Amino acid sequence: AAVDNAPAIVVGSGYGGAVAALRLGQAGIRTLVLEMGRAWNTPGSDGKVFCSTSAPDERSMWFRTRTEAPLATFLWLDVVNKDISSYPGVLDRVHFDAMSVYVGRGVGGGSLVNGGMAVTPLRSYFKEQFPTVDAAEMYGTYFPRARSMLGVNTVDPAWFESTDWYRFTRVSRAHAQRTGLKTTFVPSVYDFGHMQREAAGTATRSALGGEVIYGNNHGKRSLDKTYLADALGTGNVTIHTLEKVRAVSRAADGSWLLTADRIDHTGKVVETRQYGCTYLFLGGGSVGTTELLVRARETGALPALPASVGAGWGTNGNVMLGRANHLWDTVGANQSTMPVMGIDDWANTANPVFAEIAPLPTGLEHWVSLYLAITKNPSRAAFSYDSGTGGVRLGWTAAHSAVSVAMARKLFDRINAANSTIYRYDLFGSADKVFADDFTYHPLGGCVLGKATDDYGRVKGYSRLYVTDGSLVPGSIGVNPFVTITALAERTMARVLAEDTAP
Ligand code: FAE
Repeated sequence: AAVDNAPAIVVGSGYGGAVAALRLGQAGIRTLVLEMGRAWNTPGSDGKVFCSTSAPDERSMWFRTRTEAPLATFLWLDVVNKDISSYPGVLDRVHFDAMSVYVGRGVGGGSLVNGGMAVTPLRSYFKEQFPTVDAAEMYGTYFPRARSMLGVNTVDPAWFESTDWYRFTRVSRAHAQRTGLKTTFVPSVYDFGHMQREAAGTATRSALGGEVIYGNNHGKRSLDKTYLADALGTGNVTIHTLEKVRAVSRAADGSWLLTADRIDHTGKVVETRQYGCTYLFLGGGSVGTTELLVRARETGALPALPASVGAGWGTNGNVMLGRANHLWDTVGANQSTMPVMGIDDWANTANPVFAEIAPLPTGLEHWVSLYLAITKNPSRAAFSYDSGTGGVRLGWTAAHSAVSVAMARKLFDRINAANSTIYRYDLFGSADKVFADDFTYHPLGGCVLGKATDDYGRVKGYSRLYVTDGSLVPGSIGVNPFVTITALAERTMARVLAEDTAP
C-alpha cells in the first residue's frame, strides 16, 4: 500500500498528544495526529454534541450495547446503566483481569470526559516520584505554562459558600473538619463564569445539567478548545479521526512506519493505512501507548525496546466510595458535576490520602456523600503481550486494589466515627461492595520517565521516538494527573525541539 509521509506523527490527541502537536506545529514542523475516536464537534439529531448522563445514547460509550457507568446501582436498583446502540462513543472502559480503566475517546482524549480538576502535585511528592527532574524548572516554568494553556480557574469562594449547587461539598467539608481533617479548594478547567451564568439561568446548563462523563456540551475548556485549536491554527497540524494505530516499526533508513486501521461508525475496518515519519510521538495514554510499544517489542518489530517498557503501572491509588448522611444533613438535589474541593490528608505519613469530594447529581435528595480517594498505594503492575489476541494483559490483582481500599477505609472510618455515619452499601452493584476498587480514572505508567525513556521521554533503544503522555508517570502522583502530564509534555517538547529537530 502507498505510504503517507509526514515529518512528524503524533498518536492520540489527549494531553500528551495535544501538547506535542501544538509545539511541533509552532516550530513549523508538518504534523499528522492519528486519533482512534471521532471529533466531537457536530450535533446529533437532538441538537447536542454530547448525550446527557441520565438518558445516555450511542454517543456515551465506545462500542457498547449497554453503558458501564462507575456507579452500578442506586438504592440497589439497576437504574444507572442503559441499553444503547454500538457506536464510537466518547467514554471507554478498558477491561483487564482485575482492573478496568476509564478513558476518553475522541479529539481531546480524556479532556472530553473528565472532571476538569486541574491540580498541581505537592512539590515534595513530585520530587519523590521524579527524582531526576529539575523541580525548580517544573514549578517555575512548566506547571505555570500548563495551567495557563489549559485555562485553569478557581471557583469564587463567596459564590461557593452561598450556592445550592455546592451544598454537597460544604456538607462533606463540615464532616472532614469535625474529624480534624484539612480540606482544600481544587482548581478546574471548567469556566466558573459560565457555571455562575448557568445557575443564574442565563447560560445553558452543562455542569449544572448533570453533564460530565459522557461529555460537557458547554463550559468545559477541553483540549479541542485549547491546545488542539491552537495546534490547528498553526496551519501545520492535521488530525485524522477514527484511525487506530495498530503497529509501529522502523524502516531501513531509520524512519518510522505505522499501520493504522480506519474504522466506520459500526467499528468495521474500512481501510488499513500505512504512514511514515521521521519523528514519532506517542500520546495514546498509559494503556494505548504502552500497548503499542509492548506489542512492537514482543512481535519483534522493535526488539531493542527495553524490558522496562510495560512496567511500573499503577492506578494512582483510586478508590470510590459513598457515605450515608443523617436525614437532617441534606446534600441537595442540585449538584454541580465539577468537583472543587478535596480532603487533603496526604501529609499523614501513616496513611496518605487525597480524597476528592465528588458529586452524585441525580436531581433528588439522596443523602450520599461520594468521594474519589487517591491513596498512596505503592503497588505496581506490568503489561504483558497476549499473542492469542494481539493485545496486552495487565498484572494488576485484587490484592493490589486491597491496599488502596485499606487506606481509604482508614480515613473514612475516622470520618464516619466523628460524624456517627456509615458507608452506603447500594452503589456498586452488590451489598458487600462499599469501595469501588475495580476501576481507575487515573491510569499511570507503563513507559516510566527515566526508566523506559530518558529523562525527557525519549524511548530507550531508538532515536526520534518519544512518549509524552501518562505512561511516563510512575503509577502515582497523589492528585488528579492531567496538569502533571501536560507540564511534563511541555518540558519534553521544549527539550526535543531544541536538541533533536534542529536541521
Ligand atoms: P488520554 O487523554 O487518555 O489520550 C489518549 C488518546 O489517544 C485518546 O484520545 C485515545 O482515543 C487515543 N488513542 C489511544 N490509543 C490509540 C491508538 N492506538 N491509535 C490512535 N489513537 C489512540 O491520555 N484527571 C484530572 O487531572 N482531573 C480530573 O478531574 C479527572 N477526571 C477524570 C474523570 C474521568 C471519567 C476519566 C476517565 C479520567 C479523569 N481524569 C482526570 C484523568 C485524565 O483525564 C487522564 O489522566 C488524562 O486524560 C491522560 O492523558 P493522556 O495524554 O495520557
